[in-house]
Amino acid sequence: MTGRIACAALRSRITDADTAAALIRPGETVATSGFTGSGYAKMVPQALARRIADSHGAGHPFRVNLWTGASTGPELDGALAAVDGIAQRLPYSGDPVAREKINRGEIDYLDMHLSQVAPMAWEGVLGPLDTAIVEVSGIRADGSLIPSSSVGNNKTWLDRASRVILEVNRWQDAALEGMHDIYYGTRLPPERVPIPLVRPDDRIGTPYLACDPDKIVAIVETEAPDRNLPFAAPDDTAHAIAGHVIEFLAHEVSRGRLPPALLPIQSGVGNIANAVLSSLVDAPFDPMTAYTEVIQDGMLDLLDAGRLRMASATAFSLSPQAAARLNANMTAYRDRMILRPQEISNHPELVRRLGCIAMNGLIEADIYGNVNSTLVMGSRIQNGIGGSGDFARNAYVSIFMTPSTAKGGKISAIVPQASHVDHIMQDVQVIVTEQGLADLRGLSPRQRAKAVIERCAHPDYRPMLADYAMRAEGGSYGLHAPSLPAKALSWHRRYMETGTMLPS
Ligand code: 0RQ
Repeated sequence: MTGRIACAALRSRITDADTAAALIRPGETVATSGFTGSGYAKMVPQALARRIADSHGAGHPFRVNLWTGASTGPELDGALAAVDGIAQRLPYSGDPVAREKINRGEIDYLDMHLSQVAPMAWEGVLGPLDTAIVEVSGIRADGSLIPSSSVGNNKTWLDRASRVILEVNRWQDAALEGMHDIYYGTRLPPERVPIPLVRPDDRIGTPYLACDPDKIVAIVETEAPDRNLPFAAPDDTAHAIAGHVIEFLAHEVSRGRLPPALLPIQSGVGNIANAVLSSLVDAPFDPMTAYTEVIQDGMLDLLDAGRLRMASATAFSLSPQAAARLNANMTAYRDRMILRPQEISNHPELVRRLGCIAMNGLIEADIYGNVNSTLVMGSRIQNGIGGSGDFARNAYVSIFMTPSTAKGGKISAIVPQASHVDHIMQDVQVIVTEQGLADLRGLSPRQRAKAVIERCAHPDYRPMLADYAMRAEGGSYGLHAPSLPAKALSWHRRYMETGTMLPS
């Protein structure tokens, strides 16, 4: 199996996952590779979970702080959460077991903007980093590392950690070599300088990760696949949302506000975002570019169809079928894809300079267009803010998309007041549901409310929202963004008490 490890000096560090995991001590901070189910460490975390379970069985507490790029897979988040092995978690998690533990108050979760993790780690405010466990697809003769299917925060983890464990994964296609662009020019203020990227296809770094060989304490060889969850086939709701988005973008082109090839697109995670991408295959735009966080199935479709000229991201987020397609044609795709550290893929400076078209999902929006992306009923974490804030605030056009209802119609995605706000109304320019699209640019809060209620709300909830807005106009403390504090969250209260936001 050592064919992927060309550095003779490092071969002596090859060991098994249990031996590597034994180097990690209780209470440590462990940072791993991994971003939306790709490129995450797989074997050592499972060995660590076994060790933690044994330790707990013997009555000894054993938990670690876990830092990653974003969400990972069941072999990492899932395995460590299941054995109560995680004390603190950052910056994003989508794992169902971890979600339950976070919502039971058993894991301290720091839900962070993804672009801010690396700089904050460098500032030192997150505390020391003991061990990094990083998956790579190979080690070159000079000791430099060939990244795998995500970059995430790996550069920072390798630089900051006291000890490094590498997983060299042969499942990752060897032809990934050359796809990455690792920029080593970031600095903390006052030494920070402009990032020299002006087009999404610019390469500003090197294809390889660097690591001090003296820090590498173990190398584990693996052949384990990425998580790669399937996407649901787009339903009527997803098709309707995609139709509204494409009509809007075409309208912007016809008015001269967007170029015929659009501006670099960013697309969030989830089935709706993927459906919008798939629909762009038939859209009337010149070949587009993407400057985004993850490359999902829909982007691969666009590349295959020649509708997307190139895509820049920090990770893949593919179904098993799409991952197989990618791996079978990696050499052909490699010239049209770039994977970068997440501090660059999501950098506000670059998102603003490139003028990205941001398209993200939401949990709920209120009538003024404040968006909640994270907390169901204001308190239960779903996933986290991820990169949505990095892109939404700095985008050329910031679009949020959602079905107009959740939980079989028992919850309205458009509410009088958001139970938590991740994206303030100034960062939300367009809201789209299957009912329609509200272009909120240039509108005052009261004008926004009218547009959101008329265009986006589900008919079951529209009259109730109109009634709330009318009463608020009559009884609010101020009339800039009328609100009735005693009623504003009554829909959420009703849901928690009766199981539906609809009155009985
Ligand atoms: O839960 O599966 O238990 O039924 O939320 O909802 O409709 O499948 O939509 O997959 O697009 O996710 C905001 C969560 C939407 C996602 C969110 C429940 C719903 C379901 C998922 P179930 P859908 P999506 C860059 C962008 C933040 C990160 C981000 C997200 C589950 O888009 O995490 O944008 N965004 N990153 O039932 C109660 C509501 C609800 C609700 C949905 N109003 N009340 N439950 N749900 N609306 C990429 C990265 O950062 C990596």
